[in-house]
Amino acid sequence: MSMFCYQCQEAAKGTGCTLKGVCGKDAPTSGAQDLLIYTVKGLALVLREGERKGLRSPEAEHFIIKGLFTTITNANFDEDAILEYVKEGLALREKIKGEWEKEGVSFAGLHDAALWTGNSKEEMQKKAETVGVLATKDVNIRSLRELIVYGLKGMAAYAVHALNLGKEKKEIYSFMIKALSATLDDTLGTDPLIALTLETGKYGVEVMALLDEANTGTYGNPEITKVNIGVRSNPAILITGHDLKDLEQLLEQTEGTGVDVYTHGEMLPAHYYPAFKKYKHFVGNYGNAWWKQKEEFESFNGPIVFTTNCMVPPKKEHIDRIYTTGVTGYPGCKRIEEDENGVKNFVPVIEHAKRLAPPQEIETGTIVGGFAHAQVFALADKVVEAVKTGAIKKFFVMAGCDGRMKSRSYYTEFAQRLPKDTVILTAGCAKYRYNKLDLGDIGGIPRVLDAGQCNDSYSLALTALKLKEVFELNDVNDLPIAYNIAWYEQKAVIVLLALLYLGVKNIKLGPTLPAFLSPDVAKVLTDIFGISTISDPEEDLVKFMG
Ligand code: SF4
Ligand code: SF3
Repeated sequence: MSMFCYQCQEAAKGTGCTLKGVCGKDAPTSGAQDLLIYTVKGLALVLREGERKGLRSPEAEHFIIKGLFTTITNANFDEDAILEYVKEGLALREKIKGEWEKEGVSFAGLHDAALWTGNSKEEMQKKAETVGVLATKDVNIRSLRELIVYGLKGMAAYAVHALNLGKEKKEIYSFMIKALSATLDDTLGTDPLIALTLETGKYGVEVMALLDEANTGTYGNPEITKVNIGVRSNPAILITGHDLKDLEQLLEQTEGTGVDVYTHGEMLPAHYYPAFKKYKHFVGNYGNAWWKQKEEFESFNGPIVFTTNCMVPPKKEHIDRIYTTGVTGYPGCKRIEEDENGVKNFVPVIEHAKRLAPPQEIETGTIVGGFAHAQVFALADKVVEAVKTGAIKKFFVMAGCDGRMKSRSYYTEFAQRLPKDTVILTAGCAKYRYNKLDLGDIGGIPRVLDAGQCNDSYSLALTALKLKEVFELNDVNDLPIAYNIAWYEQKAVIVLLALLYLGVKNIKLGPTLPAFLSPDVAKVLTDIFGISTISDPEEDLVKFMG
């Protein structure tokens, strides 16, 4: 076995990728990611010792969240870049140890993760072979440790986006440090790890609230918006991923250049923010979810900017017009780095766009979204009235991810089969399975309410809590809301843990349950929370409608 990874929904054979990732990640890159996680955990151990004496290192906290985010599925395929990041982490760890030892902190007896060193690529590759997922022998402990780490990866992604907009919270970092340290503690059995898993959900809610505050505080509250899915005749740049700050800088720098900007995949909801509506050259959304990149990049013609996951290893002939920034990376693609003032220079991309043909039209028309919490609250009277009169019988939360597995056509079929008096609440790229179907509206309320990115799943939780308050219910599970969530990568893990923390029960998770849940851990989730996976759309619908 040259690698082992089972962190996403596409894990080979539903158990794990062992030769090469289904996502395209090769064994050396997988090893480098394992080593980065190990480095991050070692740094966490050091920070935990400092915390006991009231010492903190914001630099190391930022390293940790960026390190975790870098290893999320489909973000970074560049082994050398990841190993460089490991080296930076080791240097930072030793610097902090040196400084804090002078303050009386002792690092004696710490786990190897906080002590090991490795300078050459060969040394690091060798070390990587010993620190991966399978280093934990007990399958249940391994399952819980990984469940926590994947939740933390999702948490880190949200924390990085919030940090990019100047928002952070010490309590979230402290929890991450505690949880990462715990995954190296061989004295912890399944019970404390289950408790820690649930606590991870608590901080999941916190980090999502923080990101929501950062996004809405900076760009305003998303509002109902019709997004154009056709094209104009100017040369153009396609921007994808989730980072709104990158988009903002790109829009500022492209203004007046004659180059248009389109969103792809998870950047679509940027159109819902008031702050971006002033840009006349911010034309619309091109294409669909991440896994359609190869064909859609072909017809787009212009350069593409990746701000975050999800990246599909590009065709050779597209590498030249792909630019990566932030935690993303792919060998051969050009990098856009941030300067010391947080500014990214997109001029090379703009100049590149001018030399290329405008996008080829692949569809026309508009799609509607922008139903984040403030917009839904503004419509609350109408929604509540529709529920009271029976015009809306049930809401279906169908948030989450999309992916290339054929079995995901379930979600299109499920949406089509839903009775006309039901409404879909969505967020994340799962929406592309049904957001272009004509599902109509209920008294002016569209039957698909898109809150935004997976990063905006918090909005859906707030909507549920608001309805609970309006209908004066004690239990969120008494609401006419069913949860049929599609997952793919680790941000979905933190969203799931956050929903469990909020007390939501009977979630259907599909198209398959995570490979990293051992049968025993899966049973705990089923017994306590009623989690199950999907079967047939019609059969599931009957069960949901009860
Ligand atoms: Fe396999 Fe998913 Fe890991 Fe990629 S991220 S190697 S597809 S389990
Ligand atoms: Fe999509 Fe990767 Fe999960 Fe953001 S972008 S939801 S899969």
